[in-house]
Amino acid sequence: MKAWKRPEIPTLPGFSAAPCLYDTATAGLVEAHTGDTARIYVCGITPYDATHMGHAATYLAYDTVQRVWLDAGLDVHFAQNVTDIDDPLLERAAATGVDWRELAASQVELFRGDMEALSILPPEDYVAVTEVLDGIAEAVRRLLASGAAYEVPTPDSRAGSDIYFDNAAAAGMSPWELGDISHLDAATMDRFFRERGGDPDREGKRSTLDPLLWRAARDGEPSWESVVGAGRPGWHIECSVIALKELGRDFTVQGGGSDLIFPHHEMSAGHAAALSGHPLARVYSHTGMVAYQGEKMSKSLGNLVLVSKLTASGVDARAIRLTLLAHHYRSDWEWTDAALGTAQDRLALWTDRLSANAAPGSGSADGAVAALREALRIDLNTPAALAVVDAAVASGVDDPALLGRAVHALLGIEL
Ligand code: 5CA
Ligand code: ZN
Repeated sequence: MKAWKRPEIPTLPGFSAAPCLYDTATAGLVEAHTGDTARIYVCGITPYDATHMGHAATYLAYDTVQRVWLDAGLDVHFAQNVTDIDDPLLERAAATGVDWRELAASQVELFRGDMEALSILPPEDYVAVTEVLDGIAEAVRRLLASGAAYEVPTPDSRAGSDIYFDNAAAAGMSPWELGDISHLDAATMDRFFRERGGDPDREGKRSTLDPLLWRAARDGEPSWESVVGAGRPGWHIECSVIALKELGRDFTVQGGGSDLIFPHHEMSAGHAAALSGHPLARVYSHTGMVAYQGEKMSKSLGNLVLVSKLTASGVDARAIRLTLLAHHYRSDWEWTDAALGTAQDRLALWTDRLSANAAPGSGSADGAVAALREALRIDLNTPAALAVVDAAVASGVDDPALLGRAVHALLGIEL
């Protein structure tokens, strides 16, 4: 699929060092790069509603990682999926009387516009699930053949059986076992599996936490003919297959919100390990949840602050970016209008003091750029990065345009 327009990134004198990122699987900071190319997969949207500040914050975090890699002189290969076939999308389409394909296409188009407005770097590979159904079905066939998957009969289906991943069997044949990524206790796994699209009570499964790989065709649901019968994919396998196809195994960073740690990233890693015999990624990175009105901002709850609504009302997308950057990507936080106001004031001040023709002061712009780079290098400390720029702006620097270029290159804000 087409992604969106790539923002311009100015180059800076000198280099950052490669960043350290917090890895959920090892619960520590990891220096995350291999060779000359950093490879990153970030789970994409399920396109049944517009981009809210939670999505924006998550995609901005991985945009920032890429800006630091680029500043460190690395090439970046970025891939992202679009979950354009899944229960929530079909349910919303049915509830609103819109064809699911049209709903998905319209929301992906809105997302592209929002990402472009926010100057988020686009993926080189932007892949919809419906574009890779054959590849997914083939992966499911291989998992069945290897014994890492099994069939569960579907009395209500004429098309055959559903196919589930066998967590225990996969653990015996690959470098992954349940819990390797999330390290959750059994009760929490059970709760998250239930809350996040799993079906622990499905009759005929070998284990309650075995996830669905392929859902046999049902009346009234979209389905595709495939090597494992007519049906459609389960959720986690899409990201394993797209990531392996576009980035290869053992890539640098698998990213997404903390609501994806379990079961999604746990199971995607398990599927990929069973398919390739290798770990999926070096670093499993997760962003905190953005809340609004006391609850996690979510399409299903409807407590949304939408990027497109704010920009349509005249809010500068750079101020939205600065509002998000004022929070560390791993913390949970709540969106407020007051925080947006603070960001608007900051944007006005920085624009005044760091534009190409701003009057120079006595502080060292080189020093400020080095401090900005260092703040981002250690687990993307964007609040510290903003504080560096605030301090430089307050005291004045000898080369305001240089610091302005660094703000553009590293924080994505062209002043
Ligand atoms: N399509 C799947 C991933 S394969 C999915 O989770 N889609 S989504 O549209 O629900 O979310 C897209 C991304 O935004 C995910 O990385 C998710 O973790 C993140 N996200 C969703 N809500 C929030 C929130 N309130 N705060 C931060 N990130 C969020
Ligand atoms: Zn995903």
